[in-house]
Amino acid sequence: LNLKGEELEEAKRNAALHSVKHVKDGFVVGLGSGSTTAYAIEEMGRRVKLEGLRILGVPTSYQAFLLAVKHGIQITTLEEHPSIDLAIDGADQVDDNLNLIKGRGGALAREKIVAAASEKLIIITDETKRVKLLGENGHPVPLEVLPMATSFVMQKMKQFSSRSSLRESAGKVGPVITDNGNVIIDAVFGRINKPAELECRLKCIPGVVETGLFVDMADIVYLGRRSGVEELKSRGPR
Ligand code: A5P
Repeated sequence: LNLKGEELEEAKRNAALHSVKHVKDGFVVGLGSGSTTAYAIEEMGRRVKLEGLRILGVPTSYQAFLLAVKHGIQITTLEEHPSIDLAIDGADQVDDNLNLIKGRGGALAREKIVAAASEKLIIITDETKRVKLLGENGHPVPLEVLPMATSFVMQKMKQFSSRSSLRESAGKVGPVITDNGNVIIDAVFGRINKPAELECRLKCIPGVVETGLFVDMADIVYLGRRSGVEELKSRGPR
């Protein structure tokens, strides 16, 4: 699978447009982060304008917040709406059980909270993100970590992970600082046979705020292709 350039964008857009069909009038919608969800937010904005769709969006990042404002989607907060009807979000890897690695964009903590608060989670990606086992191809699991715990968690990771690194910013010198004021450690675990177990072990380390492993959370995954979309459905209630 070697989707690139405009073909890749078309695949992402296809998945995004499919997901927005699930958005109904009166919904509170979790707005995910990343380049694929950006297409979904744009499409929701289009429906707000053209169909008079009334929705409230709960953004998972500053990026999602700005996009929602740009496309005319009314914003709310989790404080005001702790129950969300539907969350739409992207992913970096998806396995056959609809478990995910997320967080390339550093928004994993808010994304997971919004996903957990949602009645339904729809994941939109292109078909290149599908894997047999999470962690394949040396893909890291991002950990959001309290800054003062950075060295401690890095040291702990030596027991768990073959390679871990503090994520560096591309747009400034120094580490990436998340929307929550934390840092990101990208930790490689190889092929992950038991993601739920790994998730628990990582979350037990003091200073780890959240991990990019999303186990048993997604209800539907739309894998976008150049033309069309493949739907993967969860086999049981979460
Ligand atoms: C943000 O932190 C991520 O979880 C994104 O949702 C994920 O990285 C997918 O991003 P793209 O849609 O840009 O591939």
